[in-house]
Amino acid sequence: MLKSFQQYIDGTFEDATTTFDSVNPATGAVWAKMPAASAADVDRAVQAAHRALSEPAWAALTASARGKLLYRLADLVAENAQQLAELETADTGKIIRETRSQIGYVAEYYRYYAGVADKIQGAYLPVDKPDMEVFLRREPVGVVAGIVPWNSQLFLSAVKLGPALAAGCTIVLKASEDGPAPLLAFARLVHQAGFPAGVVNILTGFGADCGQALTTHPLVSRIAFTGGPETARHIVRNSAENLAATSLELGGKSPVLVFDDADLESVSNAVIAGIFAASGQSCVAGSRLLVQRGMRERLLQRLIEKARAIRIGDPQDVATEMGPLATRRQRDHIESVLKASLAAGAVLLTGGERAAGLGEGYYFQPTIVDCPDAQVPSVAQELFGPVLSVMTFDTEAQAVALANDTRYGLASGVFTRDLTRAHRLTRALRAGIVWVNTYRAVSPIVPFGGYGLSGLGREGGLDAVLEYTRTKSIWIRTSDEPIADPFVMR
Ligand code: TXE
Repeated sequence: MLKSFQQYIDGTFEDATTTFDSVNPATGAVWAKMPAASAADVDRAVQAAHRALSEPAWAALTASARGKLLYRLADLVAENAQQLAELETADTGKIIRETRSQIGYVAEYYRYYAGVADKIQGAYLPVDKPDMEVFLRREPVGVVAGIVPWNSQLFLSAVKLGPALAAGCTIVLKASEDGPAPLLAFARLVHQAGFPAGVVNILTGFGADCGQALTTHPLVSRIAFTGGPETARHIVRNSAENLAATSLELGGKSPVLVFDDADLESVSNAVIAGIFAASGQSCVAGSRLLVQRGMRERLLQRLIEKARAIRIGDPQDVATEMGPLATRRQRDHIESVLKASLAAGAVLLTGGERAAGLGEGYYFQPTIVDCPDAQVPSVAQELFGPVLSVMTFDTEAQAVALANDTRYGLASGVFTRDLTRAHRLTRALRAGIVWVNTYRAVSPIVPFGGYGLSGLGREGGLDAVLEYTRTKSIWIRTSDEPIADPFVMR
């Protein structure tokens, strides 16, 4: 019996007119029916969000009361983390070890923004006119369109919903058509937390109709998007129609720089975590390993051993370390880029094949390729899969040049025990995140976002909430004297 999910519009759970099949990537079999939101559904959701924006049930709430709703939501996410994790694992193939712990941490994002809600402050300005008082109010920007991809849908929506709701906005959130189950189930928690009808609307559907309708809707004031650069360009073009402010988080081709003096065991674990966790389907995946010549052979040998020892299999099994890729399309893409890379001179060190003996699931072996130059496709393109491209350098300057030779710039890692070199590199690397002697650490307190093709704007941290506000300047004249010359600007 297939499971079925509903969309959440204006405080009501409903079926959509049409549905589509969702495939369990671990088996290749359809396991659930998902509601495909139409342009008309999107319009109803945006209208509801727009109405809710000015209705007293939301608009008259104090900031502290908004924060309390977010605290309640955080508690519900934590209490339901196991169930949400099982759904995410079933729908995306991401291993239960990771989904369980990540969703537990998603609750912390809501807690963080719950605490921020009543700390969004305006200002009093010492204006240069003696008979005027001027202050600034920070008001919610309006209806937000949130669009997320299939990897980590709960996490990627928390960094949009949290600040948007703290700021008093309303939101229509579009789950990806790949793996939407956890986000549609999360809608039940939003409802249970007691957010007024229309404040949060959650639906899913395809880019061409549902996504298009959402990003071109005239009542949307802000678009918060995570996904691929091609879609991002399209969305930015769409946003020109309404002049909706847009933030974009678009993945990367992040370098991990390893110097001869680094600790071998610690580096090899970090490199493995950077590329093979989540089967490499992570925007911050450390997919380019840049290793100094003196460390190269020792590190590669260790990485190959570790890659071959990774337990691949059923993502619902807590012992599994690497599950399948999320979609067949994703596996086809990885295979074709890998083939082109080998044809361009890359040398396969381990992996390179579909993992055997696992039925029809979209499993792919952890793969390491040695690359002679940056023209190799796996060095230049984001694969979003378990493929590590290795390049070798001799000097620090070469390492920086290789690291920055990319149109992306999301994350980077530096492994060295030389403190001054570490500091130099934190300045030299063109990326929104530099991890030194660690990799893949995140926190609600720390901004997250990239340079170049990795995107625009930052999610996470205090400033993110300001992106969901706009200021209103208020002038109050304190003099009872008649206004002087009306033809002169005051
Ligand atoms: O993303 P898409 P896809 C990269 C990664 C991956 C590639 C494509 O390299 O292989 O992007 O992935 C919605 N108007 N990243 O195809 O298509 C779509 O329905 C409005 C990096 O999954 O960008 C989904 O909800 N919306 C990344 C969302 O956009 C549209 C994570 C993302 O889909 C739309 C994912 C349209 N016209 C992929 N077309 C990261 N930053 O982590 C599609 N969408």
